[in-house]
Amino acid sequence: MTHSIAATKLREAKKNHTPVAQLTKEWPELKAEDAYQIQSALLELSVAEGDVLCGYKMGLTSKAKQKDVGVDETIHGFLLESYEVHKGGTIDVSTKIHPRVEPEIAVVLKTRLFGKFVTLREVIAAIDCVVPACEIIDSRYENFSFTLPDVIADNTSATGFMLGRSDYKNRLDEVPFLGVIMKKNGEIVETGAPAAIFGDPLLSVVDLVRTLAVRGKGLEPGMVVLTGGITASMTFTKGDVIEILWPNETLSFRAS
Ligand code: OOG
Ligand code: MG
Repeated sequence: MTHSIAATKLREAKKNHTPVAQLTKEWPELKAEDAYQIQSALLELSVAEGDVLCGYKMGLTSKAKQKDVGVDETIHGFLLESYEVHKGGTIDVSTKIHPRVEPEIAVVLKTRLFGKFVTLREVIAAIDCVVPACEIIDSRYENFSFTLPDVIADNTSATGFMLGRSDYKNRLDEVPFLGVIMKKNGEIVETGAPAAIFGDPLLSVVDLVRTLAVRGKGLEPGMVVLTGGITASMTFTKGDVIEILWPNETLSFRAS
């Protein structure tokens, strides 16, 4: 299987909302580096169809998430403009395979960030805003089950994200302590704090910039960075009402 055939397979799985077997079943020697090339081919296919790269996501940056999926290395994927969903909106589950939601902290940049040795100070200087967020993930693999190279190739299960409006840029010290409560149909399913992400989710941005720099890439002004799921993810199906409560706002949506 070539990179482009693998990318097309995953692209079709997403479009047809039909899961596929893990790539590593057919391609057992697939390594993370190859998987990132498949991910790049997937990005190229999306851009060729008119979508626009609007940022990146870090994944498996908390112990809870690593346990959730049984993979214990951090990964990154890309975000497209078409992935953004708005607060209080509706998510049509018939366009997904087996969606899940997870609470995250997002950072939006005002200036470019690039460098293998970028520092936390440089990241802080480049911030436009730091907001509560959530990510909608949807593995294109059967049973939401995968190995490290599989999930990298599948753009780290990315399919949607929602950004809040409370900006913590001038209160960065408080970010690790912001409690989050995730509810489904009024019941609490997960609780956590952003400290679960390396003690401070901004360190996830440092990690991302350093990793992208190795590939000659940087973060551009206006780009969104999702720093990684704070708790295990929560499944949802048609009819569910999801609420993610943060100290100053609630991110909510209904699954239709
Ligand atoms: C992989 C994506 C991980 C996160 O925030 O840790 C991720 C998955 O859980 O399917 O988005
Ligand atoms: Mg995530």
